[in-house]
Amino acid sequence: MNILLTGFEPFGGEVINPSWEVARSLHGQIIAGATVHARCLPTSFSGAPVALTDALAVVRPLLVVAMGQASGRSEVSFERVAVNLIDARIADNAGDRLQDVPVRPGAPDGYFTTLPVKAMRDALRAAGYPAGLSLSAGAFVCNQVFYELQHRLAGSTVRSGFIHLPALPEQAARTQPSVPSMGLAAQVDAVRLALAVALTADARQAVGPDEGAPVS
Ligand code: PCA
Repeated sequence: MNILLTGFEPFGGEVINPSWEVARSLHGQIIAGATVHARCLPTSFSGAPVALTDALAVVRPLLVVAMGQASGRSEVSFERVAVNLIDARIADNAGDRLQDVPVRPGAPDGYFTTLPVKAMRDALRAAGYPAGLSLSAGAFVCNQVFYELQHRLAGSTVRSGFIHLPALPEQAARTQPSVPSMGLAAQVDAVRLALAVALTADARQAVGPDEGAPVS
């Protein structure tokens, strides 16, 4: 039983990305009987889907959680909807700045997460971590990967979704004005707990009737 846990390489002039730091910290750990396989995705529109395809084929996971950095957010945020839109504000790490194009031409407008996001959020809050739900992963590479993930796994029994993480304290110290941050150890503990809940939560109780279906 395998969990695929992805993070991204640093982007936008940063030298570190909390999502990869958290993923690699959990690599090899066994959570609720499943082994975590961490993968680092390139922060580029051309590279990320290729790396995701490769990781899915090699790991053959029963749970996939993709993660990215969302500077400015103070909570671990569980994304609910992946949208079929790319509209980049900055260039990706390959220098591409795609705007107003679909992730997949002709595919559904969006997909809901298939993770039990409310149960995950509630478990984190009960353990004292800041956590919330989010209705948009943006329109950059994180949303592209979230959309690709949900599209590929639509109709399967594999639960999948996306978590955005706050900046690390060392990143916040370099921004003006300072963005909210969360320490690496706390981020790692929070994601470990979220993965355990994702594997064990009762699907009927935790996932709404429309979760996983295409957005029409
Ligand atoms: N965050 C960006 C892309 C990579 C990352 O960690 C995003 O939110 O799209």
